[in-house]
Amino acid sequence: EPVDNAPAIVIGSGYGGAVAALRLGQAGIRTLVLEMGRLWNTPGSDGKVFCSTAAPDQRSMWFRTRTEAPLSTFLWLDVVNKDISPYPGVLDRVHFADMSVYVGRGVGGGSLVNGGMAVTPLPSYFSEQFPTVDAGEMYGTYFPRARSMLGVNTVDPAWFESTEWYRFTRISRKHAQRTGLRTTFVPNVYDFGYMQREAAGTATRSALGQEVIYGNNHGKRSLDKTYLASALGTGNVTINTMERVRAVHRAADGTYVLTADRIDTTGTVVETKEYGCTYLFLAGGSIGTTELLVRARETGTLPALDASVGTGWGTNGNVMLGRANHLWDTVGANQSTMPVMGIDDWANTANPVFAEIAPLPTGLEHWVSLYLAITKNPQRASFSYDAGTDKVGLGWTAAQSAVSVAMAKKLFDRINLANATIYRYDLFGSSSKAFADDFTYHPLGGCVLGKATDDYGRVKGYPKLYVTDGSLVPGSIGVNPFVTITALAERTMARVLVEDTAP
Ligand code: FAE
Repeated sequence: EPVDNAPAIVIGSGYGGAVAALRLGQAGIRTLVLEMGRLWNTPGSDGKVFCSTAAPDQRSMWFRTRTEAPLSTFLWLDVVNKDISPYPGVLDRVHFADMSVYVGRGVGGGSLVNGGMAVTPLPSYFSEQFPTVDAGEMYGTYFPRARSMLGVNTVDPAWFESTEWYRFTRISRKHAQRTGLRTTFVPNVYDFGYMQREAAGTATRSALGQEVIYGNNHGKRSLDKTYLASALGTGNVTINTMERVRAVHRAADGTYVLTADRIDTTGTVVETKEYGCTYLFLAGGSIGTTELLVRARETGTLPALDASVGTGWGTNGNVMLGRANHLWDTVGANQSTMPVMGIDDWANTANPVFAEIAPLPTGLEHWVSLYLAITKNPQRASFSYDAGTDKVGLGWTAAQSAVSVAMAKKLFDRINLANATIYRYDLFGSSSKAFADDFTYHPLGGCVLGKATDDYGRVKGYPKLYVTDGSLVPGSIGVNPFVTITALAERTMARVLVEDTAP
């Protein structure tokens, strides 16, 4: 017997979960959101909710004894990562055999830790990835709706050209232009008005205070301030935190029954709860949702799930790399953590790459130009369930990452040649590693739209079960993904609330 019932339950409070919660609440449907992370609204002993990247403490990472930052070394020195005590911190790095995946933990999911880059994909590539989705409707209705709800804004170009905080971006732009490459401004959900006040010294520094991957204390319009605040405002939505859903099955009457472990700040399970609901929305992110469904199919709790559940996963072609600049090309000791520009070579059909010009704020001049390249890597991987360990593994291989590296290298070899520069080999741990290809910020796929689900995210074989998160995107979208995830969730909710919830 379920101990708690709600008409609708949403698992996870990232982009897909936040959209589902708001639209359900507005439709008058009582909705419970279950989130395994904590609510980030209470200051620690230093008066801050989040810790900075420069001085990480227990709040930084999800149950770790040492931080695992993407850039692990500097001049090959182990100066970046710090010992911490285990705690439900805001950033997790989920390890699989040859790939690890960074994800946000807490009310707001990835929006708490990401760089805020709010990019709408090229219509042509969107249609290539989603041939059955009406692109006119997406670009006419759902992308604009997502951008406006997320609070997307753009940096003032005049301020950008003059501020020391974006010198690092202007240097990279110069080097791209010298190579004959196109750069493009990228919108963001960080409040650029607030950032200019930080620069002027009239607001507490956040983006200009080295805050980003372990959370921003100010300025960022994360989901807890946008969609989720509005969802709670409907009066129909409740969010339970520190509750991790570990199993789902369907009862004889067609309702869904969930098992959730409630943990305390030491990670100890203090209660195991059962919930029942009529409508179930899966929004645990590409990894979270796919893991739940693969386990459900393989353990027989949702045996009719399609064979494509657990397939079609990709890294969005992510590769991180640094270039070493000439001594006269200083990037500046002061760098904003919010990226505002990309090198756009996606139209180069021989080697499509979109590379975000990334900050590396250390408070010291270091002459590094850092990039997160998004390459059009066609490789995809599948998840598998191991009954012995009850673990879900991911079959992505190092050879598949090498495809992304080769594409990034082709582009940045051109940039290095045109500027007589070289790569930095000291940033990623081992002695001669120029390309970080063993992690991704952009896990996509696993329950692909139109394959594991119908064209609107309804899970095949299970009425009133939906996927609304990044697992719908087939492994690649060519740009930073959260605007696409949000817009697709808006499209699903618009359809489901009209067609599936009539009394
Ligand atoms: P996500 O936001 O991951 O939310 C899933 C939520 O579900 C999380 O809060 C989980 O804790 C929770 N959850 C998972 N499993 C369970 C369970 N079993 N029970 C209860 N709760 C669960 O999913 N994207 C951009 O577009 N622009 C950027 O600038 C950008 N920068 C990034 C920087 C970093 C460091 C990282 C890690 C990501 C970045 N991304 C960026 C990616 C973006 O944050 C990501 O695509 C979205 O957050 C994915 O949204 P979902 O709704 O799929």
